[in-house]
Amino acid sequence: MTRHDTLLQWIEEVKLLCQPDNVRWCDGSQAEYDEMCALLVANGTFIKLNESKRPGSFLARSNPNDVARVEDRTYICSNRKVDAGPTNNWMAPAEMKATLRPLFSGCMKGRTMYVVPFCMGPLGSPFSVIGVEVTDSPYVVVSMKIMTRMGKTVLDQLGEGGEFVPCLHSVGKPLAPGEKDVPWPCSDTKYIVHFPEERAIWSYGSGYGGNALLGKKCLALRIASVKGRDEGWMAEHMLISGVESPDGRKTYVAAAFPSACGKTNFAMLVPPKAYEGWKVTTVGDDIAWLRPGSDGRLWATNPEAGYFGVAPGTSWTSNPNAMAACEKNTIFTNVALTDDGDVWWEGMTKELPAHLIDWQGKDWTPDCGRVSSHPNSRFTAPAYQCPTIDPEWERPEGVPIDAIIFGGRRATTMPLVFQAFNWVHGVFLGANMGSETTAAAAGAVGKVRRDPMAMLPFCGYNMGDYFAHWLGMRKRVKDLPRVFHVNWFRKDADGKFLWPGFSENMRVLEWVVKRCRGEGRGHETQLGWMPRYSEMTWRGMEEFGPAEFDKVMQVDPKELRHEILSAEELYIDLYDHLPKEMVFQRELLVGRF
Ligand code: O2Y
Ligand code: MN
Repeated sequence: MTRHDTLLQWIEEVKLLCQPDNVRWCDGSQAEYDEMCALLVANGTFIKLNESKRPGSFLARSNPNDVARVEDRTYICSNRKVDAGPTNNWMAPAEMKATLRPLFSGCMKGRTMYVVPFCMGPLGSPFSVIGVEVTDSPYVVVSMKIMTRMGKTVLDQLGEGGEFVPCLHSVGKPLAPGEKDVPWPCSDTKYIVHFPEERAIWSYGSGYGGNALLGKKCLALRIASVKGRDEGWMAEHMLISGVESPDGRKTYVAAAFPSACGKTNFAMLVPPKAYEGWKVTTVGDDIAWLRPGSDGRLWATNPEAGYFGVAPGTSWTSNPNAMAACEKNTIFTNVALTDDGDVWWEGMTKELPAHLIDWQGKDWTPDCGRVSSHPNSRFTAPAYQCPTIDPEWERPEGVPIDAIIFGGRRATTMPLVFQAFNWVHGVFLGANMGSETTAAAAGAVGKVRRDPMAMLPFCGYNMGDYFAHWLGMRKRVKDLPRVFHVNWFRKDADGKFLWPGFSENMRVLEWVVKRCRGEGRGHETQLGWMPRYSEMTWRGMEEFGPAEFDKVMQVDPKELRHEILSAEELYIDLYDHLPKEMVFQRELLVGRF
């Protein structure tokens, strides 16, 4: 086990508070994983999938009240309200603990408390962060085994006095003596709470995804963003991929897109046929930790070891690499079960199965009027199973980043691609990011939600200070990445997409990479540097002519005026912490138009 006194003492405190029947320290072995999966099958949480179709894989169906991250129940409990800022829910730490203690008191009765040591980032990397999640959910234990480096090796690395982030989690459903458990225990009362100064996480009432796998959004983004601010690095909601040209040169890019913008597809992009000799490799699909390197560049690591990808829409056409990654050893949550013991979801195949059991365990037929899988249904798959995994994805110091790409889902206003004039302008573009909400998110569909750097739900401190931290990186990094803005989702007046997306995004990526290498041509516009039609590659896509290109690149002054005014709302909210550079950039933009 461990001789780490602080850890042992914390475990004793949690045991006293939560009163589990048993405590089990997880070693992260395959034998333990298999045993836990068998237990989940016996409990009715897991259905074992057909071994010949989906080896080593399981399906879980969550409680319909526990299907997604709960932003309105997520809190940043900094000592001062101003440090959480106006974009986060806040409560004073003492008040929050006084609220949570009665909920956690006895919450694990009738259950086993699992102690899950995990490492965010490659084991042995000086930049990795260790956490210990205490949970009463075996589903969380097996998911953490896929999503992180987990178990004894992490405790060994922690030693007797190493730093760790304590992560307390309970599904909030104690069992009375003799009470039969339900397949997906959870509570109607949910709290996802971060104590940034103490570097601690308390999560109560949900067993799902980002609410419960505390290494991901809670540690690797909310807590890590604060740690990064304090230590001079950045924790970002970004994919990382490598682009290799036929001459063998490789350029790494990091890209921030809000949830539901096809981030995993872009991270695993398959270049179109015309791009023979080009290769895109995947370092990460969701989170990037970016640090100044001793060579003056910005270096990125992926703190995760797996994908918690959205299933609907994923197919052998849209993302063959994600499909291959989840062919085996995968946990599926809230997708449909086929009659031959495999999984299916909307968009997986053109032809609909004649019969399924849907995500709520009900019979489903194509004409039943319901979707078979929840829009936020997921696959949890090991990263090493992705065919495009980058050979350097676990390199302790990470990979050097040459481009940062921001993007959102915008039917109007934003052109396909443009490059920022410089770092400060790039930070301004990221700060102004907006994206239209989809059916998977709460709120009105199609409404533009401001989501600076795609970090609105994940920044663990005041968003104005976060912009200042981004700006401050120019003093720490000599060769900063070039910054770009993309929009794959532009539509015409009839609501038809103007850009095919998916593999064809390679054409934009090529321009980005060439700009970074000092090879790509572009012209200066009021928004930034843009490619001319002739400055991009159209081999294999000749039907997309200059007229089509003009439509997808068009900047309408009326739409832009509306954009500037709508971004102003966030600026007003952040007023007292907004760096002056943001105001000046806005003035410059207005002036250029
Ligand atoms: O709803 C959840 O719990 C998962 S949300 C999620 C999962 C994987 C990657 N990104 C996200 C996100 O919301 O950005
Ligand atoms: Mn994400």
